[in-house]
Amino acid sequence: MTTTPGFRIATASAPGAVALIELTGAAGAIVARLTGVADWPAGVLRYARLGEIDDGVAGRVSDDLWWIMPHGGPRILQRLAQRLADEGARPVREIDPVMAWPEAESRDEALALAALGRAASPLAVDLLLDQPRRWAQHRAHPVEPFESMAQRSRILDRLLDPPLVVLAGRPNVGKSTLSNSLLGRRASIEAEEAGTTRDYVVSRLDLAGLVVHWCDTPGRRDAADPIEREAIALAADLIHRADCLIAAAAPEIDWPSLDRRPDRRVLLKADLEPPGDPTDASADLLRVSARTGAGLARFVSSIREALVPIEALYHPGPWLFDQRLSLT
Ligand SMILES: Nc1nc2c(ncn2[C@@H]2O[C@H](COP(=O)(O)OP(=O)(O)OP(=O)(O)O)[C@@H](O)[C@H]2O)c(=O)[nH]1
Ligand SMILES: [Mg+2]
Repeated sequence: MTTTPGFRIATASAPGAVALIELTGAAGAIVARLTGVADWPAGVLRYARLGEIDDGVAGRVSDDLWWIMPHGGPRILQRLAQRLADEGARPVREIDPVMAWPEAESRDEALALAALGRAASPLAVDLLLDQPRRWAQHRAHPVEPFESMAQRSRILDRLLDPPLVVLAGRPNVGKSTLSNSLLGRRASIEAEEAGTTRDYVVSRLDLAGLVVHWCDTPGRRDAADPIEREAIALAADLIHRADCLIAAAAPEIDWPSLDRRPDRRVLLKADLEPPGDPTDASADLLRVSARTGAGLARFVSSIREALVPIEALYHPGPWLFDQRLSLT
């Protein structure tokens, strides 16, 4: 198949040691001019001069796909992209997965491999690799109604794009201490002084295989300080948008008043609570001490369950992880 050449910088848009540029379509003449080498049989990778810009590795992966691997500096990539455009290749957002993954045995597998490349969560890996088999089975004998598959898929999509988890509570309940102990580093300042966190802090966090955007918010109170008031207002917007809202309290510090019902409730500083005197016996209340680590593992799996329940993870049906999958 010969099509207009297209190219895409496939590596992240941050400096790196080596970058990858994918080039597709009728790009043979462009690669020949860039490298000064005319003959590129499929399957060959060579150390090559990349114009007057850099040197690196170039190769033809399949009839329709070339790889150019220069050093990963932003300026080199910018100049190579300009050169490819001057040569008549157009920048594309994505290369058809069937071309980009020539080793895939089916279109489903190519789509699954492409999704694997952008999936945020480790829990997505085995599920995506099993999708070609599940889709083949589903097309041969559809058992699940479309609506139920689509609904489950929207939940599983959280394994591709991290959902937003927001932790909200009154000042001093221990939100930042919990956040830092989950992250394993000090992303927020924790201190005895109420109102320590003045702005919200978002970090990427792996919760038992599910990667989320974790948001530690400033304690909710009537603040006099205009910056803190502004930060509390911004946090209110995050609370509204959260895929999972966690309300936090602590012994002698009450629950926050929130504009929506929280998905989970956690009693922090559980080590301060007198044993045998539970302040709230309801089953959905989690108790955690960030200081001793008690209850942390249960808390993590409970949040994971709120976002991607076990029934969705272990359901044997297919996942509509890409709109280009053919349903029939
Ligand atoms: N005993 C005990 N103290 C804790 C625990 N977690 C936090 N603390 C203490 O509680 C105080 C407040 O903790 P922070 O994490 O700053 O509380 P916060 O909810 O983020 O407070 P603001 O940012 O002011 O809203 C600090 O002195 C912490 O050391 C815990 O699990 N047990
Ligand atoms: Mg804080």
